[in-house]
Amino acid sequence: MNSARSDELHDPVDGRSDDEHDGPRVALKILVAGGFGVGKTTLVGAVSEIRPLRTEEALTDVSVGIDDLEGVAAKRTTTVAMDFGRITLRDGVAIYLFGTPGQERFWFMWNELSRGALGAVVLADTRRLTASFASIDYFEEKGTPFVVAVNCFDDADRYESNEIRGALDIDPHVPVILCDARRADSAKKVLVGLVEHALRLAGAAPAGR
Ligand SMILES: Nc1nc2c(ncn2[C@@H]2O[C@H](COP(=O)(O)OP(=O)(O)O)[C@@H](O)[C@H]2O)c(=O)[nH]1
Ligand SMILES: [Mg+2]
Repeated sequence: MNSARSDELHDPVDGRSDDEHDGPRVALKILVAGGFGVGKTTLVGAVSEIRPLRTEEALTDVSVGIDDLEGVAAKRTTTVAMDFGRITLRDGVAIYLFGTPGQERFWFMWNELSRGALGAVVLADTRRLTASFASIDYFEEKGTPFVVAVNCFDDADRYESNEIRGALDIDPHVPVILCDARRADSAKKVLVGLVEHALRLAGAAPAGR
C-alpha cells in the first residue's frame, strides 16, 4: 500500500530516497485536531509513509459518559494519547503529523503538542460541527495558522465550503477544504493547503513577527 507513495519520493538521480541520504532538508510539524470521531486517526494513517504510531484503546464501558459518543455509533476505538505519522514531500520537506487527542480530559497535552508547529488541520464532520468548535477556538486564540478540512462522510449531506465557513463562523481568509480522510491524495491536498496558507500568513506578517 505504501509502495506507490514511496516510489515518488525517490531521488530521480540515483533512485534513493531522502532518508538514505542525510534525511529531509526541512521538517515541519503539523497538528491534526478536531472533535471526537471526525477522522483524525484515519487521516494520519492514510498519508503516513511510516506505520503510524497509534495509541488506541477499545472503547469500553469505562469511557461511556466520559467520551461523547453521540453521533459516532460506529466507532469502536479511541485515541488515548495521540497519532503520529510522517510524510515526505518531493522537495525534501518532511511533515511530521501529530493527531491531537480528541477527548477533553487530554487537553493538557495541547500546549506541549502545539509548540513549534507550523499549523493545524482542524477536521470537521458536517453532522457534528460543534465537535470541532473547541479546536478552532484554541488555534484562533493561539494565533496558530489552521485550515478546516471537512471530512465528507458518505452518509452526510454535502455543503459548499462557504456554507460551512459561515456555520463555523471562521475568518474569510481561513481555507475550508473538503476532503476524504481515508484517501492519501485527498489528505495530502489538505496538508499542502495548510503549508501554503501558513506561508502566505508568514509572508503577510510584518517583519520581525
Ligand atoms: N465513511 C467514512 N468513514 C470515515 C471517514 N473518516 C473516518 N471514518 C470512520 O469514522 C470513524 C472515526 O474515525 P477516527 O479516525 O477514529 O476519528 P478520530 O476520533 O478523529 O481519530 C472510524 O470508524 C473511521 O473508519 C470518512 O472519510 N468516511
Ligand atoms: Mg483518533
